[in-house]
Amino acid sequence: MSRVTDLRRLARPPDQDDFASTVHDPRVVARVGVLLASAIVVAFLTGLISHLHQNPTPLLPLPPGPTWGYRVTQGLHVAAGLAAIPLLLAKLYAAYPALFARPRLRSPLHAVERGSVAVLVASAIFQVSTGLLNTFQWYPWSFSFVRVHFAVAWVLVGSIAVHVAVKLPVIVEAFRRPLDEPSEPPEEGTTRRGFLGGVAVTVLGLTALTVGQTVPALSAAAILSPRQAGNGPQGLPVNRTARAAGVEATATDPAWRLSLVGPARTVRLTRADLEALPQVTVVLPIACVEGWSTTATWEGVRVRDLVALADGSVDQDVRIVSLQQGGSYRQSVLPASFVQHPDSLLALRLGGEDLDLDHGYPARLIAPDRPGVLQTKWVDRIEVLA
Ligand SMILES: Nc1nc2c(c(=O)[nH]1)N[C@H]1C(S)=C(S)[C@@H](COP(=O)(O)O)O[C@H]1N2
Ligand SMILES: [Mo]
Repeated sequence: MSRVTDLRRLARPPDQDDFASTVHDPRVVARVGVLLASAIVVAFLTGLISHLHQNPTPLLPLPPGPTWGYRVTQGLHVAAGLAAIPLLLAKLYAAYPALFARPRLRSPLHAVERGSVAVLVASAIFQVSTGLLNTFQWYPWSFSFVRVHFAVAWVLVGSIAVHVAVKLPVIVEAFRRPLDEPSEPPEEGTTRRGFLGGVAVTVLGLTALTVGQTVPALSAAAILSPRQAGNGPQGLPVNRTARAAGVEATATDPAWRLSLVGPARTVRLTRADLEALPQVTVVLPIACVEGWSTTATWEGVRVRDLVALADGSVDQDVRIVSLQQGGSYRQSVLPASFVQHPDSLLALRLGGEDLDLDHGYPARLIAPDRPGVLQTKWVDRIEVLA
């Protein structure tokens, strides 16, 4: 390139053609785009499942199983969200010269299309960054993460649908042309294949270094995950400690009684009373919304036995209320289908020992196929809902 053309370029605003490179090519943009859209769709569908667990609706009731269900869907949710980060960066890099295309506005339809891309990019950046910070339990904002992340997911998926519909002819054409087709003048820089290979290695590497937070066989490699199996008391990570929840005194008070609130009466039981009831051992995971999950052996009393003790019907949902006074996770609702499940326990023991205070001593809920946020610790009351 001559100095004269260099100077001419400096004298005017940049144009799309100034960014000529093998990588800024619809064939690359379309391929990365399909991978990115797939990751986002997986994150969206698994996110919907998580939403339905936390906001049950009679229209779409979720079954209490398989036991490992939430572990798999939420593990996928976080893995797909993490994979979306390098894919998003790669797609923005490959496509950004389009920002300098001229004329800037060609028609009202073109303006709408550009606007939808702006919404897409903004919502995608918002979703991956809030999701990523959530996995580190860092909330540097004042809005409700769960509600906003859920609402923006619809905006993102909607804008992807618009974008794919508008670009469909370009996408089809981009996949039809071979990646290595020689061009005139000959291209310089990274090859398209080299770039796509680098993106693939980055995505697979990131997945390999994080997915061990929920896949036991890969846990040794999970060096990028904030929480892993084995790094808490009794071999299980702790999400919120007893101290952070402000329950150290109440949870260790010998005067603690579990209240079973039935339709007609309330039964109060000491921990010794609970230990004298039939005990059941189950192997169930805690699967946190943040993406980590760990299987453990729990012992305790079936929730349905406790409901029966208070003369409640197992056709009713129950509410589990913690000793914890504030915070969103101080109580949860266990739908009737989960109440009936033989593996739904009020756990007293973990891994053959009394529950650690940080894992919910004197008693905590553990039920199959349920988000960690709903596995209420330091239980004070179980109420059969009318
Ligand atoms: N009362 C109460 N129970 C709670 C929580 C909480 O903050 N308060 N956190 C929940 C979350 S988010 C998870 S993932 C699990 C983690 O259980 P663990 O700390 O025993 O591993 O507990 C759940 N139970
Ligand atoms: Mo959690």
